[in-house]
Amino acid sequence: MAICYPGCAHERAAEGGNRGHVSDGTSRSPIADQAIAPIEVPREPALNLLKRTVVARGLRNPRGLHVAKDGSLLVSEAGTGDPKNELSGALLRMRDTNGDGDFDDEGERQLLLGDQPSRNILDIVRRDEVFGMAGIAAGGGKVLVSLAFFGGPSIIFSVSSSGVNQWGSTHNNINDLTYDPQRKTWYGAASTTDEVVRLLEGGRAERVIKIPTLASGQDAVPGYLSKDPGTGKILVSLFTGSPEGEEGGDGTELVPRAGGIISVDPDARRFEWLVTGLTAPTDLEIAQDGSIYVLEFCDAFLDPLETRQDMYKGPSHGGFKRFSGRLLHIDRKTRQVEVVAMGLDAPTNLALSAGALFVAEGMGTPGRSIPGPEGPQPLEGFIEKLLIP
Ligand SMILES: [Ca+2]
Ligand SMILES: [Ca+2]
Ligand SMILES: [Ca+2]
Repeated sequence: MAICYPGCAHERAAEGGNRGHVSDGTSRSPIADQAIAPIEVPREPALNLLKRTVVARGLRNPRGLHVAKDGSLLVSEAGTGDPKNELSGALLRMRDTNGDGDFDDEGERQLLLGDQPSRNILDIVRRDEVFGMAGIAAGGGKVLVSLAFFGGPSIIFSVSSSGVNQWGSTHNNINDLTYDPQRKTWYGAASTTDEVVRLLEGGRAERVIKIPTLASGQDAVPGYLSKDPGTGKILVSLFTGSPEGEEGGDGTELVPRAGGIISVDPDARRFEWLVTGLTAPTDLEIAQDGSIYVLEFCDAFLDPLETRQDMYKGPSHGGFKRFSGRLLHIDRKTRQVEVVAMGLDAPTNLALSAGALFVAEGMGTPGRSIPGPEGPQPLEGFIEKLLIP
């Protein structure tokens, strides 16, 4: 998920306590500009479960997903987060060359970029969280991938037939990005500083909006974003942080149902709440009819970790309840919310393409023992494909 929080130790170290990273047209905090009431997710939404199948296994923190025109799947991996192997992040292209519906067979995975930094921030947040290669988005004839490397600049790579090249870099932690074809502009979610930024080729980022703290005093933590074709706005999911700050409490004080989706007007630099009542939302996608698919990472925060060794004492949730994530479908016209997948394991990224949704799952330290649906099992990164009827 590559979420890190304002005020956490590495950020203070990097910034000397100054949270503003980017040039800024308005330094005052924006307020929500609410035209209509947001859609509140009911406590028990109706189930309308989609058919799903695992299409790739054995991955190391799969994150960004992009379905190319030729049907191949571009996947970024944040890596293992193992301090003994700091360069385990990668970018892969997967092709189902034998046509059996998965990307697990010999020769079906091509390494486009390897040796990228991978970090586990367990010592700061007391949860098993791995940072590194992150969101992928396409637009304007380009495919961009971010490397959300905390404590240093994020690097944005451009992927093309001639290879993978650096496109830009910024001091922000760019967890996800999106392209706006009308404004011909790339936007990024900077989760560390609670900002949405405009990304400029060659480097630099400009603040579009800084999101104020939420009702219980938590940081908003914008994790993922997507251009909304119907309104010209940018939709941003707010994961939300702990009301006690990331170094207070034991790391499990995140508030269920405190997250949501906001709609950001990048010209007016205003936002309004579109969806409330989400628990730890991660990536979102917007369908042709304007409806929204959004992931929830988990439904509870259990078994915080004090040290890396704690991960190996036995099966442990490690901060986030395993296999408790969901995918919701939200119809903006009827305001209906449905659960279309449940029991997802710490899902982070989502890609919608031609009647299917791909979900990247299994955030955390690969190989450690976690409570699975049928008993303890090794943590594994994997990708599921869900069919939309
Ligand atoms: Ca295959
Ligand atoms: Ca196979
Ligand atoms: Ca996204």
